Amino acid sequence: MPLHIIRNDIRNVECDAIVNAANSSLLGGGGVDGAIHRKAGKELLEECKKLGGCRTGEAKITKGYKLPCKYIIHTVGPVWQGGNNGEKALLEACYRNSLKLALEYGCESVAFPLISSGAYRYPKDKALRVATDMITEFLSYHDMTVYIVIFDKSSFAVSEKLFSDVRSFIDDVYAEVHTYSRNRMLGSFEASMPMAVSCDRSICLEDMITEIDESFSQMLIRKIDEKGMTDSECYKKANVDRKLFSKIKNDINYHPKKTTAVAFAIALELTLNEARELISKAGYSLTRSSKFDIIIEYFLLNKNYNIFEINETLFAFDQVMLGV
Ligand code: AR6
Repeated sequence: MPLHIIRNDIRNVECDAIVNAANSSLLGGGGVDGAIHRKAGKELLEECKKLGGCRTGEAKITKGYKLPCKYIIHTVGPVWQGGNNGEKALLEACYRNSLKLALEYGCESVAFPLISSGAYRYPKDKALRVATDMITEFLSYHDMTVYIVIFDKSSFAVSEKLFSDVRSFIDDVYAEVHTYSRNRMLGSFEASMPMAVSCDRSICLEDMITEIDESFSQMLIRKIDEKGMTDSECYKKANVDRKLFSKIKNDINYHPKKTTAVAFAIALELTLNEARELISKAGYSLTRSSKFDIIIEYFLLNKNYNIFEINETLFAFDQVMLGV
């Protein structure tokens, strides 16, 4: 069910179908298209010749031949012409039509390259946004594991503003921690004040005492209830697989990975302190000496609970992503 962003050569991804960013002739080309044809072998071209081409935004399917996938879905992305020529709608159609075909052919897992973001020059951050939005929408109705495969990390970036905001936040926090520890060594009284961590008072002492024996699983289920969410709303928003959620729900002592615990804190739209409390139930903390933790703190403080945007940012900073 979840969406994964991974870095790889799409030809090596083992799943039911991989998607090819083709051109309308379907007879091969450069980029990922050329790479797929080279590895799949000549028989792929023979089958493609029989398909009669493909219009922009549409998709056609062939066998996978020498690749480790059963099928290759060929779709034709739009050429970027500045953004005012229907490029977005056409790119959305590529994802919609490819996923529809995958469903018709009973695929349980599909891998996409960032369509149009190479030779067709669609800006990578915008192309990634379209990909995550369309796949997320699809996954809210269908059970499938979908991968976005990023090939060329150096040319990949989340929106520049978000990237630079997170970058400055990390720098500020590192500087703050550094100054704090240096001043403490010098014995400065002011500096021995705690760091300026934003603090909310939404958790009262009484609640904390009654909740002291609650396990991660129990707290999660209680919070889902309190937020008026359904289980599936919560695990989908956390980018967590239904099976994993069931395991957590059915075993009150389940010990999730930190990335899973944090994903639920995001899905539940917790404040920073509430999030700290939930993940502490799984034995973890959010500190200011880890880049991963600081990025999570940034998003919690900014009340940005879009897990895919968080994952894009974590990916851009070479950190592990949330969910499964
Ligand atoms: N695995 C995953 N992603 C890849 C790989 C790979 N092996 N190789 C490249 N990419 P492009 P387009 C990424 O140019 O923009 C072809 O000639 C690449 O970094 O392959 O849709 C077709 O025949 C980029 O982010 O496709 C068409 O004429 C993304 O795949 C035209 O290019 C898409 O880049 C299609 O252009």
